[in-house]
Amino acid sequence: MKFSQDFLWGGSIAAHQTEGAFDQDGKGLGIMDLLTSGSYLRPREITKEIESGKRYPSHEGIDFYHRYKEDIRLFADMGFKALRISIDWSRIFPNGDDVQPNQQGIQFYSDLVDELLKYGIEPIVTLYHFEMPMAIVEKYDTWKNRATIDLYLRFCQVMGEALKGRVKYWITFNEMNHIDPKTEVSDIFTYILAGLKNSEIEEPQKTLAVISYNMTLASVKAVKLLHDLDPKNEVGCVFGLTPSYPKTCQPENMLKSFQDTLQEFYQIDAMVGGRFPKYKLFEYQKMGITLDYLDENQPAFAEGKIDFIGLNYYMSAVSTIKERSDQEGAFFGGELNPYLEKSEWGWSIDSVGLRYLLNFVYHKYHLPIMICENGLGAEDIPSKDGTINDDYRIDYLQKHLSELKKAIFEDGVECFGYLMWGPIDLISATTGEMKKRYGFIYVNKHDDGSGDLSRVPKKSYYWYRDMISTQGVNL
Ligand code: BGP
Repeated sequence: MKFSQDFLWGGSIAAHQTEGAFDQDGKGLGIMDLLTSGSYLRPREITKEIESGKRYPSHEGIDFYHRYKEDIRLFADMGFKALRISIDWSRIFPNGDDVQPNQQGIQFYSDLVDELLKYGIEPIVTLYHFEMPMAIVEKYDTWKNRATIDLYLRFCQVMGEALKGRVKYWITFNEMNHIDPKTEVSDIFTYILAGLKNSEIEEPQKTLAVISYNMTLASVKAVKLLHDLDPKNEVGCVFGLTPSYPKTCQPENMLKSFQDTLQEFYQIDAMVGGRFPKYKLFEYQKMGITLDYLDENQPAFAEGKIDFIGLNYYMSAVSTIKERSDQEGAFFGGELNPYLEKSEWGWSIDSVGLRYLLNFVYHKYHLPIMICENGLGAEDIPSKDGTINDDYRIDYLQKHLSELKKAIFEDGVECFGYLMWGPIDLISATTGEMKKRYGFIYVNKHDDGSGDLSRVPKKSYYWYRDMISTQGVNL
């Protein structure tokens, strides 16, 4: 069994984790520029301003801003059919509400897209991958304020026009589902999505409900805008989903795990179903939260339905009906699954979970799915001769892709692309480290600032290249 010729094999990166050049060519400060580097055990610190002269690893990234041609050439040689990039909002509107967009920022992304097209690589463009201009947090109170929706739509309009006819696949947001008033949200997630520390927010439940609602509304409005701009545009939104398994077959535990899983879906329900779901409003009501302008906004949901669902999948979780435990490695809470191994960063490794999730999402929504992120973060150590033999990554990908194949060919799931996360080593979003590497391509850069940024294909580079050229026949 082979994947179809037009299956979008490729990878996925984000601007703030690769570009560097954080203060060049008119770019303003974005949320992610203010996060220091942390580690598995020490979260990134959330700062208010950069100490003068200080540089964090993310400020240089992997210097993709200056080296993208070399990197795209390496992707092309691997046979990539698609690359997911993000546009850093703070490069286009450095002050959030500038009268004119920054032409140098637009030019950079225009050149980047042309470079991809030169090799026949389909650009998949994310418009919000944690890159809000800091000025919007400060002046407009981030997504708490409806005015931010209009600023975001203006940014979408500018980029939609600039890349019209060259970009077909658009993604409005990356992983907005990590903000929700019902679940425990860590400081890092509210920060990267909205520039706020959860522990410092007044009335956190209400605020998170408003932020989540406004982001969902911004997304559906952006879908309509991009459809109106060019009917050929295909617009989706990306969700980071972690299926929950019940710890026992006790019925209450089953119910809890079902509820934990469904909890992640209300924004997708809104974007596919054409209305903000009643059950979520009911839940808010029970929490004493009422949202404004619901009726006025209703038509926007009906007019802005997504064309495809983007899925980021890294791990599964275990639901229990006991108190949540904070066991090491249970990244999203819950307990460790004794049937699964975990990565060096404590994330469970569950290839069957990918098939489960694909089935769950497809049979719930009947919309095509693009896998927008999946991969293994590991500390790759080059051997003496300089080669990087990342057999563990090959093993991870082989197993996940073979489950993807089963989902498509045995279960009838419609999935049209697989974009491996971090095809070239980049800065980790949650820890800010370089040490946590995902790539097919090694980047010689280290957390202490050493390294000449040279690129070296790892063993997995050749494995993925062969897998693409044989259309996954050996998976
Ligand atoms: C996703 C983000 C990515 C990426 C990935 C891996 O949630 O969309 O930006 O970073 O997680 O996470 P990390 O970089 O922390 O290993």
